[in-house]
Amino acid sequence: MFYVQAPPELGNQYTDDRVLRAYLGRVLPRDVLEAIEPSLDAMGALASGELYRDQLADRTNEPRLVQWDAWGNRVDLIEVTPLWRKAERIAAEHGLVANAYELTYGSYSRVYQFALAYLFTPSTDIYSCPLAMTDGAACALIASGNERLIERAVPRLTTRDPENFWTSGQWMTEATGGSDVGLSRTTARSEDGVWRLFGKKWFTSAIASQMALTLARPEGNPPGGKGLALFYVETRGADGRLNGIRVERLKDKLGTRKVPTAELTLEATAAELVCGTSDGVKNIAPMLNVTRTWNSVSAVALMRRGLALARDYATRRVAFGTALADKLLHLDTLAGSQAEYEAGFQLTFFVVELLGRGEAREASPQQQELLRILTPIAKLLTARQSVAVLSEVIEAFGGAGYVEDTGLPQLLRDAHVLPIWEGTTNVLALDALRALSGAKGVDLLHREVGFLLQGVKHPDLIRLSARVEQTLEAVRAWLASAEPVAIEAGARRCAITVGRTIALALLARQAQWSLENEQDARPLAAARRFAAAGFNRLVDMDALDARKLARDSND
Ligand code: MFK
Repeated sequence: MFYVQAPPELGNQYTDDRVLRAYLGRVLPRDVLEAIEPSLDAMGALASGELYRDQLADRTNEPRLVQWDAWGNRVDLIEVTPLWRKAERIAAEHGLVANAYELTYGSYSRVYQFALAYLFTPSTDIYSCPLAMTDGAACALIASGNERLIERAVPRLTTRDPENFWTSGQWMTEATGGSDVGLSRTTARSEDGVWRLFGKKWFTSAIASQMALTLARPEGNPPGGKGLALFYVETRGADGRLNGIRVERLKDKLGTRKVPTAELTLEATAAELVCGTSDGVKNIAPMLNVTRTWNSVSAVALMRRGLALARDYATRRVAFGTALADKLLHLDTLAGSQAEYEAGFQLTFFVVELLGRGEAREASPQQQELLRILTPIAKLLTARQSVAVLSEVIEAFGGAGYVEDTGLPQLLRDAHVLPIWEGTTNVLALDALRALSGAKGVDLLHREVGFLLQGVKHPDLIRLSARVEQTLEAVRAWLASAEPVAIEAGARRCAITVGRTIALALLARQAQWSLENEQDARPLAAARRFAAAGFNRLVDMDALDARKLARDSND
């Protein structure tokens, strides 16, 4: 008889998630946890049920750009996929952006919001992208203090009513600009009291959103990021027509194929200054920091999804006489990925906690500095982890993982955007170095680590704590003694070292808590394994060697 392999299945993605539940159990006051659990449970059921089924059924659909109507009018409409239309409604109703701004749970509101986002993300084809930008836009507008724009846009960005919900684009990247946003060429001209933008945006979330925040250089301004200004654009006028915007084409991308990324031409697009005629990069930074946090949450969410599928599949797939779940080599491989994911999870949600504390005005100046340092570090570390972990997940399915209609390859392709957008690993490593500002930042991390590890009692965790302290010492010594050229060349290794060290400290704290409160030794096992994979990347390397090796020359 023909053999048919049973596919992997998902249980309720909240109730099945030991890592999320233990974390929430440790961090949240009991009354807050009790209040939010029904909605997490409902999102967990949607993510494993209706949304997951729709996602598999929607697999071959892609967004479509309709440039012309039947009568020759240029319309530039973007039709998103059926799952995206559903995801927008569910996101609004469940308050995926709103929860952060309603502040119902004070400083825990961000933890709640991002726990929901973490459950929602893997079943909605990167709908987290528009949500991230929407959240970031609300945050940047509020930070700007522009009362008119706050009143006009923020209630729409943060509503739970799907009929009135707006999403926002973040139009930064230009062909010249890329990571170096200061090279942007879009200009802004004030005509009869209205600012008009002229230029090309090369990688945008396009006009499926109702508004966007973007950067342009007011005529006469100097070059560089300082000479750019932050602008608010509504994509369509009251008549429904595009606001001086042409959608040239959608990008043909490796992954995130449901995200309608477009090239736009701005031709006298009416725009409003958000806060002043310069310092655009600085003024959009609050948006970047929020979208980078969404990036980290998406990275851990995709890792978790891949591992949940691989774990279930291992119980169903029999080879060489037993299920994969009974083979120690298979389990050893999955355990390595699980440890990476658990460490990334702890780091990400620590950043989320700090963000929430800041927004509830409960953060000390030191905690605000920590947030500034750890936001790019969590983003770059978890993004790289997600690519590595999802590559292992694909392999854990053998040939089935390489076949499109299992839905598995999409996980790896989608993860691959995470180290690229919102700042590549290297750009963020340089940002992290600047945020650290040498020994000052390391001292702050050292104090925090002392606090995180003070309750650690298990002998293995005490040993790991000592290694954490030594590694931070090594980072401090390296920053103090290395030549500037070596510091620049080693920025990525430095950021990854700091990220892995802090993640290990956080995982150790969680492990101690789980031992004491749940009699669960799995976080301890994860901490041991994560540490065994190594965390100090600051081996002494000659920057000039890098030049020779990478260019393959003897010069
Ligand atoms: C799943 C969720 C993901 C969501 C996806 C969304 C879809 C993608 C949409 C996109 O648009 S992706 C493209 C995103 N692009 C980037 O992330 C740009 C990456 N490049 C950088 O981050 C560069 O470091 C940067 C553009 C900021 C460098 O530009 P500049 O002109 O050299 O600026 P500079 O001098 O570094 O910083 C200017 C000011 O901003 C400084 O303040 P001061 O003027 O007071 O000195 C900086 O301290 C401040 N600043 C920069 N980055 C900051 C920041 N402040 C706070 N936080 C930051 N992250």
